[in-house]
Amino acid sequence: MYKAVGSRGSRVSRVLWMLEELGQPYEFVEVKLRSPEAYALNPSGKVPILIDEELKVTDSAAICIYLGDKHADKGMGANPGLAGRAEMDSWMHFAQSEFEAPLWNKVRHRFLLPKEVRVDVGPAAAHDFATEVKALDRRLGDKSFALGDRFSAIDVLLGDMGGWARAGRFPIESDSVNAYLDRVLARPARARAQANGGSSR
Ligand SMILES: N[C@@H](CCC(=O)N[C@@H](CS)C(=O)NCC(=O)O)C(=O)O
Repeated sequence: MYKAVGSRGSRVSRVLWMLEELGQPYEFVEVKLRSPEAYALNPSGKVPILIDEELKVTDSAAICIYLGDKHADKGMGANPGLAGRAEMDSWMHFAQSEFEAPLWNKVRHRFLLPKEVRVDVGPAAAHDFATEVKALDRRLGDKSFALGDRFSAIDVLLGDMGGWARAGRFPIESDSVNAYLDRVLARPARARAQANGGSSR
């Protein structure tokens, strides 16, 4: 059985969501950020971490891609071939390096960094996030999901990030991005993951 390691309110939410979508049994193992238990599994001391027997996978995007590919029959992985891999990687890098970055920066300066190095990044984060919402709007075009008609691992990542943005009251001024997020966040697997400990921030 998979072990999904993380803390409540962390990015483990997307791993639990993915596992629920795939219908895989798992155990949610709670550890504190940067605890000895977290460092024992991830040199960064960060969560989430997926344990699949002998294999440990860190970083939420890598975990969701791994699970999507491993359970390819469920239709949540990349499209076939090198082009499909590039398409999925492009979306995942956009999601984490661009769409999520302002959200994460704000959280770090609010709660995580040592007090003496915190600054008010609120206006810059809001500006950057608004830019990324426009980028997502253009990337989605008239597609239902990131890869087209099919819900996949990238929609779990983007949906989780969108839920985070809404909870953090980041404005999302795009009808199509809001409709996309409504569609993705309404999935029953997300509700089941939240009930099992993967609640959003
Ligand atoms: N790129 C990593 C980021 C992991 C990460 O930063 N996790 C947070 C919790 S959501 C953490 O452990 N933070 C501890 C810290 O930054 O000190 C991922 O997507 O999993």
